Amino acid sequence: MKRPILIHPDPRLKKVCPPVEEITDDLRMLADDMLETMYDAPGVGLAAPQVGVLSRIIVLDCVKGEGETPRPMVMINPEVVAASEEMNTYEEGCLSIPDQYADVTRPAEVQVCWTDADGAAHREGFGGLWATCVQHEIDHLNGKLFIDYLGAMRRQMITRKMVKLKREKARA
Ligand code: K1U
Ligand code: ZN
Repeated sequence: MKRPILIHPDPRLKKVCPPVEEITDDLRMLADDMLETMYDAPGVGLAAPQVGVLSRIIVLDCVKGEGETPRPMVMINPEVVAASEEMNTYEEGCLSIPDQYADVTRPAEVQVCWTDADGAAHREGFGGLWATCVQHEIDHLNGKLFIDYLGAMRRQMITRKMVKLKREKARA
């Protein structure tokens, strides 16, 4: 089932989410819903607080090429355990901040530990868009948005646009 995506500003997008203590059928259903919501948007990632659930769960699939095999990933309690000194700048977007894009600089490669929906532990290295996306999604779990990397003026301008968009959507 597709779930509505919260639009910034929303206090739920600013919260630090607590870790998942137990993997239940409800949590697996949430992960399936998040993947469906992400593919429908369309996006390459989604974090649970973006659908109003304050729990440390993210989904991602950065396989973008036509005809390439999709790689839907569910990460529970994901953690960056190592990051490269080399940095990479990517023009990021966010499904909670529609139609706004800005350059964000982050480590080019990261090692991430997480638990999957079957309770198995994983550690894997990511580069390219995968590295950018997994860091963007983990930021969501810590109440941080990509606009928090920008200067105050640019951040305020984008926030004002989002307030206007939400007002217009509420009227429609
Ligand atoms: O967390 C989110 O809001 C999802 C976001 C993830 C992300 C994108 C780009 C850089 C870092 C993180 C998105 O998916 S925005 C949409 C998007 O970038 C996209 C959509 C369709 C195809 C390819 C990219
Ligand atoms: Zn986002």
